[in-house]
Amino acid sequence: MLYNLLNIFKYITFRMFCGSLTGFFLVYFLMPYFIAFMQRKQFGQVIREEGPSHHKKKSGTPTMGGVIIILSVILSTLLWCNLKVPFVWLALFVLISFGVLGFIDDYLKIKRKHNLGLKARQKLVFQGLLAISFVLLLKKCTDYSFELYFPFFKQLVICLSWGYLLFAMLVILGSSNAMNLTDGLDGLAIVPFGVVAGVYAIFSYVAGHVEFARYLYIPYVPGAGELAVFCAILVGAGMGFLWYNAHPAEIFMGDVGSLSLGATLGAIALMIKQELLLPIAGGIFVAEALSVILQVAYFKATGGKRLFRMAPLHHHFELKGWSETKVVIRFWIISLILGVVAVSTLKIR
Ligand code: 57M
Repeated sequence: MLYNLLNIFKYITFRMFCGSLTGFFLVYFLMPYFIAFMQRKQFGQVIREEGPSHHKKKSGTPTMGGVIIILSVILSTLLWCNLKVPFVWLALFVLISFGVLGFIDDYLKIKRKHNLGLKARQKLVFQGLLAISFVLLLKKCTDYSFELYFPFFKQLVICLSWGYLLFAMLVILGSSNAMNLTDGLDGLAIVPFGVVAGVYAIFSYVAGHVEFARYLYIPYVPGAGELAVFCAILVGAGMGFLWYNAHPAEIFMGDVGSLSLGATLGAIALMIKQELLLPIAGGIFVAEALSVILQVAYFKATGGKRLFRMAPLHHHFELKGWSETKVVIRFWIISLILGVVAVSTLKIR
């Protein structure tokens, strides 16, 4: 009887369920203490002068809520994941190392009482080094191939050889910075993050199951099931954060949250060989990042004309007169639709 009861802990689905609840409640209970601590220390966000005017009233909102998300994810992972699987440690490596980078950036902004932390170039160099270290560790610790698989195609596979290192760096840097750019309105980044983590929970589960993987033409990745538990924890902790980040936000996640959570999604996509699914599931992040690239390119090419009223994209809609909640909820709807499209690629191939 007791044996049967304990057996339930072996099931990935059961641990996904418990992990997400643990992640949620840890953030839910710890965050109020953190908010109070940040308020006592007067560690609040410094708001840029040139932004949409209603953002000025957000000045002083505590930031760096990502610290509690990361802490809760680490604790839940230690509780619910099989720690013998290298993927779990590799995911934690990315989460923590990008978290430290973001933390330094946030800390400098608060200390200098200025919206500028680390220089963009400094950040990119550190992010690049961390991404390369991750891929080299991944190659060393697991039976990792440098092949690229395509959604919608059953048998299309390209071997990128060592060029894969550059590609992997692009995936991690892209997802980390795109999530950072998206994180500019209450609740805007965390819901699409939860959707993408949910999509990857499903794909990791399938990729780690030899029969499902074969049946659905997904590359089989032994041990990927543990990443399904990890992704479920990310969803739970993300929703715990949304509890406090919902408009009007009591706390922002800070770079410590956005850089690390974004990079972690990229790392998971790489580990289960579903890299090209990321721009579909995370289409909102892509649109936000693209809007900045296009805006800057157009501005330079035309000697000062703008394509959008302001980039990233959410500011464009705010300046068109949409309320903050309208922009955010509409972006959530699109992100949910994209999540469904991403899951449907399981069968459409
Ligand atoms: C960080 N940070 C938020 C918070 C959050 C190249 C250029 C496009 C870069 C870009 C930029 O700096 N992006 C990165 C964006 C900031 O939020 C903090 O930062 C963390 C995330 N990294 O967790 O700690 C502000 O966003 C608002 N916010 C909320 N609710 C949330 O839950 O309301 C954040 C979280 C907060 C708060 O007001 O202070 C940010 O937006 O600064 N730069 C820009 O985004 C700027 N765009 C710009 O300059 N566009 C130009 C060119 C260069 C493309 C143009 O269109 O011509 C805008 N940023 C802001 N105002 N704030 C400019 C206007």
